[in-house]
Amino acid sequence: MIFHVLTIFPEFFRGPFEHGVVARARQTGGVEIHLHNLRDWTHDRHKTVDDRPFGGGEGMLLKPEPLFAAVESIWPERDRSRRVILLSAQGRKFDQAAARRLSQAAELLLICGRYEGVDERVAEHLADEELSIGDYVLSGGELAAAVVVDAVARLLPGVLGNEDSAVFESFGEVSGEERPGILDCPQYTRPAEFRGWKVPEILLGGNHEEIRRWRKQAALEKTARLRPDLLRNVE
Ligand code: 9D3
Repeated sequence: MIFHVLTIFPEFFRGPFEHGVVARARQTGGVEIHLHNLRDWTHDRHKTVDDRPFGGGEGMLLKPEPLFAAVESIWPERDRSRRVILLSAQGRKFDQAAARRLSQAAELLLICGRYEGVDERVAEHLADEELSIGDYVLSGGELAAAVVVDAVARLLPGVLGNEDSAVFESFGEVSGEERPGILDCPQYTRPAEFRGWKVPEILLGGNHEEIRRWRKQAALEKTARLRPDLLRNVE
């Protein structure tokens, strides 16, 4: 899969895209990430990408011309396999189901919003969809784009060591037959006692049926406590 990221801060992505699963996906997993500086599609001396909102109001908006010029030069032809995503605070919520859907595309182009927002004609006539990563205020779409690339890249065949592991990992959606859409069970590693806090006795023994039951129960309890909203999906 090819990811394009359109941003006024291409340097922002050196960290997130040069470590971990995404870095490995670029090296050997058939993933390409192309960073594009929006200012490359401006023509004035100051490389202006923003302007004031019609009707008044605080702050500045990304203006449409450089965004349209950039997308149309990156992709002179578009079809259903190439999806333009606008990251903005007004977007539909990005979740694991959206990650799975986007992972079916051949190429994604992520537009990072900035300032107070983006001229609405970009959402209406340039982007295929407008996504937010959650209900909190960020300073722009760059962190959100890094989140989307990470979540989508790890679903691609050949990216994770185990081809199947992404399928069985569940987060809030029912995926595959194996796991309901609840949180992972609590997990422990050595030492068996740390500062007086003991690992549950059952996990230290070899009774795998008991362990399985304990994990299921502990996962349900933790989900009820931290994410009761997820239990609507479970009998
Ligand atoms: C007057 C209210 N505005 C600022 C307090 C709204 C606003 C404008 C621009 C809020 C955030 C932003 C910049 N954010 C993004 O571009 C963004 C974002 C986000 O803020 N939260 C979650 N996902 C995303 S994706 C892009």
